[in-house]
Amino acid sequence: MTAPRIAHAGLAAKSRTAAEAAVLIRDGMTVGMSGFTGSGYPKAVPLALADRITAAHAAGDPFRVKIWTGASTGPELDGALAKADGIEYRLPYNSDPIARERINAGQMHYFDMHLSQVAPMAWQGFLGELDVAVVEVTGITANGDLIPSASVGNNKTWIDRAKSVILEVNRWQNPALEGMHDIYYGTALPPHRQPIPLVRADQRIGQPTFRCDPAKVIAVVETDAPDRNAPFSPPDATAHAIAGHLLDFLGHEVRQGRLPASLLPLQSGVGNIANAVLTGLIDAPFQDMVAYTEVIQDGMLDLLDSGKLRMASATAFSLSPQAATRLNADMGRYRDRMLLRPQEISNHPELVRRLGCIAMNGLIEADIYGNVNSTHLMGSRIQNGIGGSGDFARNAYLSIFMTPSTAKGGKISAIVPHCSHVDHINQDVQVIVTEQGLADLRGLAPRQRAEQIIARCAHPDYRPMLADYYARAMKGSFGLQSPMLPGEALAWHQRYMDTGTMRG
Ligand code: 0RQ
Repeated sequence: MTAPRIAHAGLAAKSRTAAEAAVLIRDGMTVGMSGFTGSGYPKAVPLALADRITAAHAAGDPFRVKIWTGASTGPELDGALAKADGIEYRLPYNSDPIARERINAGQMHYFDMHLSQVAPMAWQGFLGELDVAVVEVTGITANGDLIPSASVGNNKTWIDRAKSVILEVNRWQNPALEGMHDIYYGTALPPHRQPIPLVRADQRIGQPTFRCDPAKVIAVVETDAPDRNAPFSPPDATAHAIAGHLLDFLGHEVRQGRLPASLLPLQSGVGNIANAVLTGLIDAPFQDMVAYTEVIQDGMLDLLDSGKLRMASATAFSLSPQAATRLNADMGRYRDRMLLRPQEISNHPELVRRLGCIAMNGLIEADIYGNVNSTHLMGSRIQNGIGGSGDFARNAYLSIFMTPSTAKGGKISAIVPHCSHVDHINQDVQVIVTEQGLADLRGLAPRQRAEQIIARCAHPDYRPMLADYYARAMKGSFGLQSPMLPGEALAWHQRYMDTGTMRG
């Protein structure tokens, strides 16, 4: 007989259906849900809540809630609640297409924020009270501790801070996840903050479970549903080229003695290019690598399998269905080589700086001085959010951004005279890589950066336009520290909006 998922008698007695649990959430409430990049999010209560909201709206009654999570979730959470027009306010990260449309249509407020700051800000209190936590767990121990699921995110904070807690116990999650988590309870607000005692990526500083006062739990819902995990497309020629330039550069840094042969702890963003870089590392000459990152994606699993990656510390899995099956089938083998931590620890600036992470993130556009836009299309339309990119980019030992040199079939240049929105200032951007090449911007002044970025990163279709702009800016700019023609700089984006292409 397999061990029961809910071993605490008092909590087993609180078993409810998702619909019964959803009744406990009311209009205007703030709800802290689990979930990070499509893993470990509650799958039944949000759907039942969306049904309640739809029924309320049909009856002419108002019903909207504020939703806090770890990061992006799945269609049963963000998608269903946004479709029902049930989200009034959302933080800290969204990649759901329906919610994105609502945000960009001005129907939903979105506080897009650094992921490391969510928990401390929730404790500061200015975000308001947290009425209910809805958290997916893998199981409940006999003494009422909660075994975390495939993501940790902000769950510790939601459970501690919420007035009441609804648990989803998901039978689909592998019970062998138990023991993989490291939940650190030593954080506090100033003036009581202490140094976080972590000096190695593989170090355990906490405990494997969440503490939870059983009296706060108002419902326990059993589920059996998979995480949403989008498949990765196989790396195309562009992704291979970007990975190739980046791996050459890392090899060069090792040969120069500026990086150890095992590199430094890797942080990798989400998406196909990041995945291609991880896959490329399998054949690269670096051994005994470690990752201190946010998410463990397919490429990271491959890298672990290859023996090149010794261990990975993160806050969540973000695996394709095939990789999730692979992990689930062989959890015992992977378990000692992976650690999932709260996102305030996985993304903590103090730790990213101390460990000396190599940060590798995607971007929407970069300008010729190396400022980076990770979030907004044409300056106003949100794509996803800053996520953890700022936590890592500002504090990394080496801050790398990578992108195809064009978007939308070549109609948009990812290298522009002036970013339409800036998430990462040029001081936080040390290397930019496109399939065209790599610009090492470390130690370069703005005009030196512009020459490198235009020559090495811009697509040949856009390089002459950028060079022409830059030459004219050198003549007509108000100052020559970062030459700029203000009217013309953003006109690139206007041209796309007027004509459907940035080409002149
Ligand atoms: O849109 O799907 O409609 O065609 O933006 O672009 O090329 O698929 O790239 O998946 O790597 O995402 C910056 C968004 C890149 C991501 C970003 C359009 C493009 C496409 C996506 P379509 P791609 P990726 C840790 C790190 C912030 C968070 C972060 C991101 C869509 O990397 O969200 O780094 N980063 N977290 O067509 C107009 C441009 C465009 C453009 C791309 N210049 N203009 N549209 N697109 N460039 C992980 C977490 O924090 C959880």
